[in-house]
Amino acid sequence: MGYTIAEKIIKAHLVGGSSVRGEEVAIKIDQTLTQDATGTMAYLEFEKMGIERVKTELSVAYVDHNTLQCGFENADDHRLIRSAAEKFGVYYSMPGNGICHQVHLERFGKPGKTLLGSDSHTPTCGGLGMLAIGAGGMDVAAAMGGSPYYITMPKMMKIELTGKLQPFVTAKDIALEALRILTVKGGVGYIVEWGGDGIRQLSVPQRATITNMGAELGATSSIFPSDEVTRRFLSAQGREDDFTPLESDPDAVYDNVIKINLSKLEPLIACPHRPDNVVNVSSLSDITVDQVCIGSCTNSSLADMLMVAALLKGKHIPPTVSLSVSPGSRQVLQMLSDTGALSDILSSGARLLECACGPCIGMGFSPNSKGVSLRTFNRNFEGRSGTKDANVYLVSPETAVASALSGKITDPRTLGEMPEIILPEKFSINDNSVIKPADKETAKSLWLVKGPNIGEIPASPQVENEITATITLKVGDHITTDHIMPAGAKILPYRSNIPHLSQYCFEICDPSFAERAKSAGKNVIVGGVNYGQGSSREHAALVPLYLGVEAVIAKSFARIHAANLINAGIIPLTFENADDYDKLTEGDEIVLENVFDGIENGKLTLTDKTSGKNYILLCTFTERQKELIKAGGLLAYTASKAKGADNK
Ligand code: MIC
Ligand code: SF4
Repeated sequence: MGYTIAEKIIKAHLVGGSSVRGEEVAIKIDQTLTQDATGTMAYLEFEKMGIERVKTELSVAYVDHNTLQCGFENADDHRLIRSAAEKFGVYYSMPGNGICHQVHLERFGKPGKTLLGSDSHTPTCGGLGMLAIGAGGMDVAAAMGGSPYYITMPKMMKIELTGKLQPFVTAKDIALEALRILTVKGGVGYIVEWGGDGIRQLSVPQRATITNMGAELGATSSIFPSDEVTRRFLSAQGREDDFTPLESDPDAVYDNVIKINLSKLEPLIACPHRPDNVVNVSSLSDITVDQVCIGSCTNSSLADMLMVAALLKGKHIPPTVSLSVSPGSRQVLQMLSDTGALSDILSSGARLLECACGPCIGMGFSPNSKGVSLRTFNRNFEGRSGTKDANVYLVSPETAVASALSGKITDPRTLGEMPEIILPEKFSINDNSVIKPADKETAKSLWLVKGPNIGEIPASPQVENEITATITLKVGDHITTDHIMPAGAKILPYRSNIPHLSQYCFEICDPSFAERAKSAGKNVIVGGVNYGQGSSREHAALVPLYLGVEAVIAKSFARIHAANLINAGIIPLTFENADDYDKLTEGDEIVLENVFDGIENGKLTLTDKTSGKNYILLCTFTERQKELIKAGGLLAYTASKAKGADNK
């Protein structure tokens, strides 16, 4: 039996477990990345783990999310990260250097290597044949310290592309088509491999647009082969030595195969408020647009920006539309400027934003009330833009420009002939904004610089055999981490201050939750299907932990969030019988019985003291997860292991 690309990489990195699908596997991590919104916690956690230096081949700390700096908080976070990077042996990508995934793709990603990043869109680097996985900050901190990354060996899915993209149909439309077919939970438990003849026409940044949005499918990772296209991209980045060819075996086995005929694809659009709410752009042509945002880690490469510039050249947007353009990296911006394309963007009336996440995470540029915003981004969850009643649609850069110019949602095929974009043989390379860490000796005398906004990581409780708690919140299906722990310009500066952040927990669903949970003492949350989908932010676990949440009972969980709950020492439980969800009510007093036995045996009983009924809950954990829960979370577990190793 042959192997898929991901299986080949996993086999080459296997340090424990078995690569049999469904079993726990431990893989060596070659590279890590953090961004600032998750990075501050990750470095504080690394410090707590008591490990002196990172043990990876390469670790990079990016600052790209919290760059608005409305007060001292963001700047203090940047300084903390810079000091941690310098001390711990991590490269530091300065604010303004670009969005982590775009910069990592350009400057650091390598085919065949493993990358663990504290951001759910880390699989972007799968576009060049890397096994790149998003995780919570604690898992990334542990990987920086040399711990393997543990996952349940995913199932393998292949998406085969045939045919040829028609003019104005793009990589973004391929990603949206996959979402239309599979939905936001269709990738859960899978690594998606993209293949078929159709992939030859896709450049590495286009492939990266597709692997980026694999996160929206819920997939563990997404990956393309490393081929001649990859070699050319790496060579243009001055990194031809990083190239290794990589493809799946002809007899590799997949659990699911999907075919997409590119010749038949049309420009697509994801409607509010879910990335899988996809229809043809042509079906929506009467909707007036208030705002258009081009950029984010999904669509901010040089090729995207050159196309945008070519389509805007000589035209001007109407006064009713506000258009923002944020290039993905300083390299992209520099080259737009060098080629003169930037001038075409500016003359159109577009507003140039920093090379950062910006509007994607609600860091400024929120739409007007009830505004319609078209974005080339990857997520359109309710409220994420910073305007609760805004309607956010996800589109390709081509559709974004066509709509910005007409003031209505517009099929880009109405723009006439598609410009041909020729990428330079060589990108302009300047890594001055990536700061090298101090050497080992110097690092010994360095300390983390912590400003007044940098708080403590909440301590996880020791699990008890009987947990008596109140159900303080019951929510429905597809709750995202943006619901649990919203982001945006007002809240993001407090990512290192859990007590402050806690006031906003579940604010979108129920503004009274935080107070209620805090005064309830021990409490539990009840959720529906795919609870915790979306971002990797461990704050969606650390904040509930701070508010006394000891368990979350849901119909099913998103992978990263379930791992974050366990890392934080909160028990994720599922219903044996999904209908029991309907029988639990907010405010009920419950008891989780024989918790220790339950964790071992995979089942425990919930007694609802209010209704007097009993229900069976499942807790199907791997051996390691059981240990983590019993140890009181990953921090306590890793610190005790590190101590054990030091004492040997
Ligand atoms: C996102 O796109 O939601 C984020 C912001 O990049 C998050 C990380 C975070 O919350 O800091 C992600 O995708 O993991
Ligand atoms: Fe940044 Fe948006 Fe990408 Fe998240 S999805 S990393 S916020 S650009």
